[in-house]
Amino acid sequence: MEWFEEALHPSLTQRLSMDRILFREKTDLQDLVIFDNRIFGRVLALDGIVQTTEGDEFIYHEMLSHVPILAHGAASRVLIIGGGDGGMAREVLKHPSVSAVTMVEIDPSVIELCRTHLPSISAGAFDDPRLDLVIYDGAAFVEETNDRWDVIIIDSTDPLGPGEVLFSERFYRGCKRCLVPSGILVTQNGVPFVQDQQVTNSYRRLTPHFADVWFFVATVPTYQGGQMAFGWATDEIAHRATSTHAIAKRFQTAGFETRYYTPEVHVAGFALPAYIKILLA
Ligand code: AG3
Repeated sequence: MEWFEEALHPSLTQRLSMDRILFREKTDLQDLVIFDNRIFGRVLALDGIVQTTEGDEFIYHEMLSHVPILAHGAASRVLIIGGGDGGMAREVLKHPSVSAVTMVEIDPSVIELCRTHLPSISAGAFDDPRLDLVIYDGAAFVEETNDRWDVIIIDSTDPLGPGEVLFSERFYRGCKRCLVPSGILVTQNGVPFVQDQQVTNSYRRLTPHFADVWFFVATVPTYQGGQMAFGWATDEIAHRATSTHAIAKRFQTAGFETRYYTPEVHVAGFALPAYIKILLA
């Protein structure tokens, strides 16, 4: 039996059995493995870190899409940076209010390989006429585009390899430039119990650019180490304070079902445990 060993931290690894390996190769940019595991189903790992699994991807993708879109209340244009597996686009496109999604992915092989080996993750999103797929460096894109969006979702890897620039202050400034005034930026910010620097750094780099910077949390089994933190940045302070009742009405109007996201989980997600809150001090 072969094992996939993830070393998220020099003092912590997690092992997943590779019951069947479908693909293992270096793309031009990253080291990519796709394998089957009896607990999680099909797994995608990049540069030695699990990115998504058929079994638990819904938690991450639902939280990072529906929280900003429903908090915004009238999001029609959404920008996704990264997200090559297509799971984020799939969730965003469930919103009837969303008329246009731009997805900027740097590594075209991730898209191709996920479409072939993990089709249930994108579930048709790449064929949706509202999706505009751009193969480009996300950091350069936000500095160059003349378009503006209501919600920007950073569906990135951790700050290693090609994903590193997506955690820089310069990138956050670029994102701010591409948001409409009431827009919301959300980010993948790692598992703070193991990677507290990700939260500290992003908080420090986001606060110069936005009136409200905060995090919300969810627990994703394959992202070992407890709760994952998602960054939240907007100039519209009312968005984070939207009541459960108002969110529930918007969710009902949107008219689709979820497996993790609920209006209660949405609002509760902003309640940070003290060990995370202290990282923002
Ligand atoms: N990208 C986020 C992977 C985070 C892994 N980090 C960790 N385990 N601390 C997910 C991409 C899904 N579209």
